[in-house]
Amino acid sequence: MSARYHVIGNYLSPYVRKVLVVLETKGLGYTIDPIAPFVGDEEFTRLSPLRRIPVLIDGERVVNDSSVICQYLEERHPEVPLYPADIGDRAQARWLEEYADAYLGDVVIWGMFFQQGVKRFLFGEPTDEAVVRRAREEHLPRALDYLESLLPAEGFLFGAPSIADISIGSFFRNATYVRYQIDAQRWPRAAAFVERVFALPAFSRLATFEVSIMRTPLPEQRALLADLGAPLGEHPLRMGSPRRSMMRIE
Ligand SMILES: N[C@@H](CCC(=O)N[C@@H](CS)C(=O)NCC(=O)O)C(=O)O
Repeated sequence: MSARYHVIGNYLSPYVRKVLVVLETKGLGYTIDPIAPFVGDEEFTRLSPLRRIPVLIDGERVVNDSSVICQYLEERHPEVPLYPADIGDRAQARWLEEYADAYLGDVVIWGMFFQQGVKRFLFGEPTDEAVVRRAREEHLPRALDYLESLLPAEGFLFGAPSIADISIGSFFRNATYVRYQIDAQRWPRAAAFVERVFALPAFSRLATFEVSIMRTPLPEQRALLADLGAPLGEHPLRMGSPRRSMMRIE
């Protein structure tokens, strides 16, 4: 597989995972610079004006935002379609992608994964337990009630796996990393659905890298990933000192 594409982004980001799953499912060659966005240097700011991952580099072209990137890859490589053919279904798939990126992103990433991991390990700040509790006990159940009402009992949302399945599954993967298990009694469809998504070949391949770096300090992650055969690019961005997200203005 020759590497046309280069991805800047860490394996533990659900937004990066979306892009990697799309690349892998379409059989496209890529290299990766698995940086954490909070420690990106000035070159990272130049490539990603909001200092967010993922970034896709395609020759001279820089593409930001996971949804824009996935759409870009779909339009360039429509052979293995990851968006439904029907226009109405396609709109619904994009809505579910947006629902996952926006709401599950806020709840699972900022309310749980950041609070329970990144905040302590990278910024040395305590977890806000009230935020975590609200995320786990109010917001995630609300999201699961909604998803349970529309997820299929078998298979995927629109027949073959699509961007909607990938997006929803990607955020629930991060939820498992902060020990959140969907209650299969209360949300049987959602619980079974995410397991089906996790079993997709691209999801399982990437999980090896994700699990390996989970408890590894940032400066050691690259060597570990190299040992595991991750497709690392040759010129990694330099790490700066941790900076808070420029998107959280509170
Ligand atoms: N809408 C963006 C969101 C990307 C995003 O929030 N990525 C997180 C990593 S999980 C990030 O880079 N956060 C760093 C920050 O907000 O400073 C996308 O879909 O790519």
